[in-house]
Amino acid sequence: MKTADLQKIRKAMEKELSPKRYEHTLSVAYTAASLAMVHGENTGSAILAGMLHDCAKCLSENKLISICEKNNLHISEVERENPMALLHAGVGSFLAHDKYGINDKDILNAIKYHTTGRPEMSRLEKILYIADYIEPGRKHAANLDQIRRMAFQDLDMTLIKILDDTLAYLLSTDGKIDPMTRESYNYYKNISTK
Ligand code: DGI
Ligand code: FE
Ligand code: FE
Repeated sequence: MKTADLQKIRKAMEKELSPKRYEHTLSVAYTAASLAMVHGENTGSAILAGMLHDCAKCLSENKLISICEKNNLHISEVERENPMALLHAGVGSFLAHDKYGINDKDILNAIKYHTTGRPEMSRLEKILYIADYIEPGRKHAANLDQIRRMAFQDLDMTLIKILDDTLAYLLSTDGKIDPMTRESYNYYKNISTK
């Protein structure tokens, strides 16, 4: 990774995102880097993934859908019903490649699955998923202190806890659950009890 690339991407994000979303983005990037240090992942990849993970978050729902349609990106039923919550991850991954020149498949997958997770996530995918949830600016999620401590010790246990809390939250708010969120939870819960 060239330093210039990261600087360009950071500037582009500052322009593209709302001030709040940009602050969140910086926090996710550095939280991901810290987790990468502890868990033996490449810190440059973690920062790039963090920096770009929400690059599509400030686009309108219509724009998210039109980018998918123009580029033959599949939209599931639950994604069409919740474009902002769910589609920004897939579209973000597409733009990370197409607009911001990222070719590393692991970084692109980390961005693609940062909202729902998926079974058999790579270490980088887990780190981004967790960093997004625990970054210092997050205030409202349940059990944050415990999850933040756990994140620096055991990625899989942390994933299970976050997925469990996310499912509970979605059930309590009547949010439509993406089958991938449930699949991720079931997969990690299952391997933890083996
Ligand atoms: O983009 P962020 O706000 O930083 O965080 P995110 O990409 O993890 O999640 C965006 C929202 O998506 C968050 O409020 C939780 C929600 N979410 C996660 N899994 C699902 C979901 N929403 C729905 N409807 N279904 C899911 O399965
Ligand atoms: Fe996101
Ligand atoms: Fe985020």
